[in-house]
Amino acid sequence: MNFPFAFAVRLRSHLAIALLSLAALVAGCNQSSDPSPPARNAGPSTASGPIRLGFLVKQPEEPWFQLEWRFADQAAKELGFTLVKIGATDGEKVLAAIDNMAAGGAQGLVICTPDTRLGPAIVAKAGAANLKLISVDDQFVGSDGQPMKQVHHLRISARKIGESVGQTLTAEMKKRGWTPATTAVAMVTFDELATAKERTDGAADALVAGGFPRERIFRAPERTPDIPGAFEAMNTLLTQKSDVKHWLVCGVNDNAVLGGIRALEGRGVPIENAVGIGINGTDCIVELEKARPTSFYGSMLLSAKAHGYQTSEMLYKWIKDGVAPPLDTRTVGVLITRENFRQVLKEQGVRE
Ligand code: FCA
Repeated sequence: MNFPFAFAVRLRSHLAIALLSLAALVAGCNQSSDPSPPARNAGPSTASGPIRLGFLVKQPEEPWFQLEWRFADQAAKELGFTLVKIGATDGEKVLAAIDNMAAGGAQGLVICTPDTRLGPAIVAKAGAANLKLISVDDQFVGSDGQPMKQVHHLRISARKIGESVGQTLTAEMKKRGWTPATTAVAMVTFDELATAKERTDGAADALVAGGFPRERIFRAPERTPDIPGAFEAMNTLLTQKSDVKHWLVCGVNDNAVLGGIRALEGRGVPIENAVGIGINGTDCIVELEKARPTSFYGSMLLSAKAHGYQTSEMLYKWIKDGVAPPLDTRTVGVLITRENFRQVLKEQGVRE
């Protein structure tokens, strides 16, 4: 890179970061649940003044993250702290948001980062700003490629939940009397993210343990972790495997499976020839509410309350009373289908 060009690029990225900081400031103000002026100093380990916390998520459009925010808001109201909700879809936005939070006097941050490899940069920035940190959902990865186990983290028991998906698919296949000769598994994967890989690996292992041949499990790697990304990945797979009659569909989350199901429909696969099971349980409610069933059979509902309320509460108590949370907290999932989803969502406080 020649000098003037490098300089121009640097200047441009500085300008972008400055603009992003400003945007984050505006977004932060707009979304704050209490606009009262923040205390400037976080203090060493306990705080007596007003407490201000951030909750940053990587995909603010996903219902799962909106629900985490909703439960974090509930914690803010019940425990009496100010919550700043930040949607940050790339690294620049995350780092700008942390600067902005520090300038605004925040003392702590719950974060699901858009890129887990940003872990070291986030830890350094938060440390310099005296912000306490809890990562949620997606664990930070260090410069050595290993999970950053020293950062407090709350996550799902990804492998176990994946295994439940695999077991449920096995049971549904048996119920329908399908055989491996006519059936294949389509697994929408996203191996870049450890929690995602554990889920699909768990599902595959459980299917094999249930007697399904591993060579009939086909992977559809999604380029982007959303419905269009899954749709595209599944379409590519279906082009290659046009001879399969029955499909079992699993993936990293609800959107992965929903994209897969939409691709099957697009290819004219009859609804009764496919069974899909998602993970999250929050992004498939509209699907389960449809008057006519689709091939989306159900989902492993995760505890958005634990991920939104409990993380915020842990952070709040850490700052207020100096009580550090456990380093590693894992949550469970429960199967919802068209038969029970209304009841279970009500029990879990997701729906009225
Ligand atoms: C990851 C996924 C989300 C959700 C969460 C618990 O962040 O991207 O959809 O499953 O884990």
